Amino acid sequence: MPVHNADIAAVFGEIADLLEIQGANAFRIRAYRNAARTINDYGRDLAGLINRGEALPKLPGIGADLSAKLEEIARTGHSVFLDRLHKDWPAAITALLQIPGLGPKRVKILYDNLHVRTLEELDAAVRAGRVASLPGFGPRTEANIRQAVAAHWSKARRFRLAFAEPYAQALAAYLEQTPGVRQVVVAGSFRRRQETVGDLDFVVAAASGPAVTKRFTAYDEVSEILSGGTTRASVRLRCGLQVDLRVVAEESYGAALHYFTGSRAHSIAVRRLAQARGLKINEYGVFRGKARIAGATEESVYAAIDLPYIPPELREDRGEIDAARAGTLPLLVERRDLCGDLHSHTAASDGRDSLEDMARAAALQGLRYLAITDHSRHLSVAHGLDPRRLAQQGEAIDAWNAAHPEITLLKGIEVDILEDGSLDLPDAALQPLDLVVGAIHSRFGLSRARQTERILRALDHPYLTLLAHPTGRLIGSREAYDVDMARIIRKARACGCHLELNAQPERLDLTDVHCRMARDEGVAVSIDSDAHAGADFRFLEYGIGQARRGWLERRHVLNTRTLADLRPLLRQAQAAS
Ligand code: DGT
Ligand code: CA
Ligand code: CA
Repeated sequence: MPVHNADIAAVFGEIADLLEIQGANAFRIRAYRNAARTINDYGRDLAGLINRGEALPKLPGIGADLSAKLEEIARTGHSVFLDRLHKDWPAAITALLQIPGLGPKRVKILYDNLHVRTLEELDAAVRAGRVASLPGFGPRTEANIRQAVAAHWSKARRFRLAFAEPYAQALAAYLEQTPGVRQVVVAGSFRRRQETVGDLDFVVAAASGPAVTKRFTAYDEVSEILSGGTTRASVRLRCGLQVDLRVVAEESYGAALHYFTGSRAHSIAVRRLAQARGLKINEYGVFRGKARIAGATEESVYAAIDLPYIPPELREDRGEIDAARAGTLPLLVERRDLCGDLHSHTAASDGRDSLEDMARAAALQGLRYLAITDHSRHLSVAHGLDPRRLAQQGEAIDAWNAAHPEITLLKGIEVDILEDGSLDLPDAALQPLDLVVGAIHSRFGLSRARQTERILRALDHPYLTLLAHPTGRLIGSREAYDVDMARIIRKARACGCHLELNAQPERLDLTDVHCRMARDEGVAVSIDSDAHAGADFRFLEYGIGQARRGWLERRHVLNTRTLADLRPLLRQAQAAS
């Protein structure tokens, strides 16, 4: 069975959790946590590499002991060490750590005193009022825990698109090998490239349903079969993702794909158009009376109601149907339109690769220019650059550019926007740079008025070129800071600044809605990887998905410009001030 990097990372993460509950040495715990992150972020499939007998690459922070464990998990899907920890600690206990307010110490106390091992047992214990009297707990804590458990259960779990992607691909490849299968597509929010997905919706065109559903429910990674039948089935994978499957005949494939791609709102609007023409659309086809008049392809479904094909990313009932009728659908930006990337890090701050390795990796991804934008000194945890180190990096960039016509490095900085809206480095340090990327990394909790003023002031700075991850949100873990995006976008236009769509899968910031606002206001968006390692340029694909959901065309995206066309735009801010 295939072992994904995320699976290996999950085992390491669980080991760290259990060690922490056990009260192990903090360094040891951190080593497992860091390894989990490194493995998760690593661009290539480690298990594949190991099983082909290739040498394990050198991964930062992963020494002999952790590499041996990594190889063991990659080969067997298991860790003997974790199994041994589970002898002392039941598997479900790590889930308790997800409850806000419950750290490892408290989990251990709950286990030692009340033998609480699962969320259900925790819920029962707080309901019975047995938690308040434990050392260090009290009635307030008990009430908080009770609320947190309820909140945890009510929050339907969603998965980041980039998390779901490898599972979707592996399962698609597996299903494609079924005899009689003609097409396998993952529909639903996944196909619409939504930033998170609730589940995966597979649509398969095949001669026979049962052969496919049988193979589907027999998939190695299935932990639970939720329902099974001859043309449909639902399973849960070990990683927690639910997968729905529909098998359809080839003549219905387009109609089924359209139906299961959604969104629901788009489908309803399409069906309304069909009704007005005396037609009926369902997942089996387009019908006039009993006669099927279309449905083998999605194009045929749209054509039946006189519409051109509408790309999945637009199918949210946000005006795409009117645009399609008027012939004004956007020609959406594509990955191959990107000529460069304006936000990346090297080992000089918190990146993992050298400047030269980042340049080579970017060139391999087809990029013709790459801005090196390490952090500035205020971000000391990231080893941010002061003016002296920044100037040194400039010399290294000149040396690279002199010898490498294939890709040009731009001199930049991701400079901290301080609480008062000033920038973390003096003008003299910023002036020689090709671009200045401003970002907020502190004081997320300012009031809406102060946070907005802070950013507006930064945009006024004559050297600021680009506002990085404008809302600061981290999907699933940190809310956007409270800002007036409409004002920020208008201000950016007035100052000749640009806005970033940060393509890190947990950021995707700007959101789709903000992208569309920027488009409407005439502010160019830069789709940047914010790469911290050479493998991270693959994130650009997720930025493209989000940009397409925001109706962006090539012309709305800053880094689709050639370097010659880009350079004057990077100086716009100075001219405007
Ligand atoms: P998710 O899974 O929450 O990220 O979002 P979706 O859009 O993938 O929703 P899901 O998985 O519930 O259903 C997949 C698609 O199937 C959905 O986008 C539209 C279609 N669909 C499912 N149930 C209905 C329904 O009751 N009516 C209509 N019109 N479409 C439906
Ligand atoms: Ca879905
Ligand atoms: Ca579904």
